[in-house]
Amino acid sequence: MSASPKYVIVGTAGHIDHGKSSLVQALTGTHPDRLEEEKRRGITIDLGFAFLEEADVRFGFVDVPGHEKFVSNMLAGAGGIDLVLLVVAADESIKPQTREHFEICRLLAVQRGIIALTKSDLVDADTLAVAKLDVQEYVRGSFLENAPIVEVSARTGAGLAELKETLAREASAAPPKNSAGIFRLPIDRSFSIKGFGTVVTGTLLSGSIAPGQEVELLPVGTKLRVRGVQSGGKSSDRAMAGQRTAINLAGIEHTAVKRGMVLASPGRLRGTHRIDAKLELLSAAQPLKQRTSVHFHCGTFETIAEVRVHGREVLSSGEKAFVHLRLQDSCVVLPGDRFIVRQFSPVITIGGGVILDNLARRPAAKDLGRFECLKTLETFDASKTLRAMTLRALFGLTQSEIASRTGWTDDLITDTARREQVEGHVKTVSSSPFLLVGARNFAELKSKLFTALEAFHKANPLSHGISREDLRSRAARRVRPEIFRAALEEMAKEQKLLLQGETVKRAGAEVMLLPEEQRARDQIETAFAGAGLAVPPVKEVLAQLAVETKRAEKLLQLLLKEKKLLRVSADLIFHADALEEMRQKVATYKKAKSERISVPAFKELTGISRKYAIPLLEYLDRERVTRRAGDERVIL
Ligand SMILES: Nc1nc2c(ncn2[C@@H]2O[C@H](COP(=O)(O)OP(=O)(O)O)[C@@H](O)[C@H]2O)c(=O)[nH]1
Ligand SMILES: [Mg+2]
Repeated sequence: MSASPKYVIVGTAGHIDHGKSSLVQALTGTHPDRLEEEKRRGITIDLGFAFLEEADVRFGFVDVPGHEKFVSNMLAGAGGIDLVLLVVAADESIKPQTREHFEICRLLAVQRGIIALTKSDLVDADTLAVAKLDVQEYVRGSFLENAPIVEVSARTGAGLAELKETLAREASAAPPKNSAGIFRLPIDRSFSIKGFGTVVTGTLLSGSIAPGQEVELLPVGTKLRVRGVQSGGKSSDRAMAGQRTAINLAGIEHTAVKRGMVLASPGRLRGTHRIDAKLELLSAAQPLKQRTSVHFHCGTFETIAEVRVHGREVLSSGEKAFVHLRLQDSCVVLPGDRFIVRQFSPVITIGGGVILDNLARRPAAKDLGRFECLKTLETFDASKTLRAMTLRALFGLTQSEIASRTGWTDDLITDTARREQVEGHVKTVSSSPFLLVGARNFAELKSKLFTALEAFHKANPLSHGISREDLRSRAARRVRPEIFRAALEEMAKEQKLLLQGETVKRAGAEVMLLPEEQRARDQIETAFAGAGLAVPPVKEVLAQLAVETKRAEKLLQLLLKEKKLLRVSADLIFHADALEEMRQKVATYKKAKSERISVPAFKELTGISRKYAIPLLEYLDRERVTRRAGDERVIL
């Protein structure tokens, strides 16, 4: 049983005419120049592709143009490469685009590479040795310092076998891409094939894709079905991360798909216009002032961006800083993606870096947390990232928000959230829909609610509590309803407050009456208690009090809430004791006289007029003390 093959993308780099395309052809048998114009002029304008299988490694070659006019095409191909094949012609040695491509690979954090000293057939041994020294000197201290240097000739075939062996060796050391991640394919080409329709190609950055699956075209958001898949130049049941991949898409014209768009698992990723990143400015570049416009390249995408340097006025040559990039067009990227910036005019590469927050907020002077957050995001530690993200998300984070900010799978999201919850850093306020908040934010919300509740009780001593909606609009207006509810419930559990239906009351909150209010309250109670069932009109009672109408009404409400008084009909209020006495009388009547009672008998029993008798009997019906039966009542 052989192990599953390893997929490795090799990108060429180097000055024009140094023999990149010829070398790819010599290695793979495929000449990567595919455009009519390329063949006619003998130069590479756009990306070319070729494949090779060697020692259980499946190589995809991305051949890039060397001409300075086509560096942006080179950049579209350089994203996603595992190995760089830096091609230097022995007869010319290092030239401007050797340097520019090398810097681009360094800024894109390409980890490994091989240096091919080509056209060895054109020079004598001394010249070859000098060229080799030049190159060694040039890459000293860089990621290519210890890279193998292979002398080759595409013309004679000298050194090709050694180059293939070296490729296989370096490939085995390259870390594999993540096939278990979400499917993500930045598109570098879209065309139409007769009988098939639209085909798009790209380097599969993560995940895998099979015919029949649904994908989302971003940033437009169109859902499409995959009709067929090719990987490594052949039809395939499933393309895996790290492979050059062609996808036949149903339901879309090839002209509607552009280089720079992304195919991804549906519903996972979002386009963005604002990015926070760490940017390194090349030492050869001019210092970068605030709000400078640059060309921005990430994956196969390119646009114009305005740069804001965080925390300082200028970014000096050769330095790194956190920056905010406002993009002219929406792009689909994730933290960890590398990007390149080129000067607006004349167009030369001036720097590059790594994306930290792909859905960044607009810069604001008051935004003090941003710097700390970016420092954490820069660690690329999943737990710390989730913690930092929730702290900045005052309204909590949903599953899809986390996904679009990380590219994580659902499993990784839930595992990380669970771990962070155990550690007490985050809190899941609702599991479906999944909603996560920072523990500190949640604690702050609770204390804000408590303060608002206390303030309410202080300002409204006659009230029994505040409505949920009122409390929310005072202290949690922009908070998601699930978070607000969870905060109240947790506070209720902690016995900080009481929830009574829609009313929220601080635990232990007593209604505090002023002396004149206490007197007025007693006066109301006495008036009703003394009247028995022959109660006075409510208005009349309230009018006799020493407090103004509004407070008098609140005191009445208070007595009703305390159930000292009871409202029997719209304008009739009775004292609880009087009603209790009436119930007793009815009960005695049943025992002593009859199970049935007529209206006149009830009037006689209680000594009241018809005006009171009817509402009271209806009250007794409601209370299930009596039941109406024709003109009479059955006593239950
Ligand atoms: N003598 C010689 N010529 C070469 C070799 N490799 C490429 N060439 C020639 O150099 C020119 C440019 O090669 P090409 O592969 O298009 O260079 P690229 O621009 O780097 O892709 C072509 O005329 C090739 O035939 C080589 O190893 N020996
Ligand atoms: Mg070429």
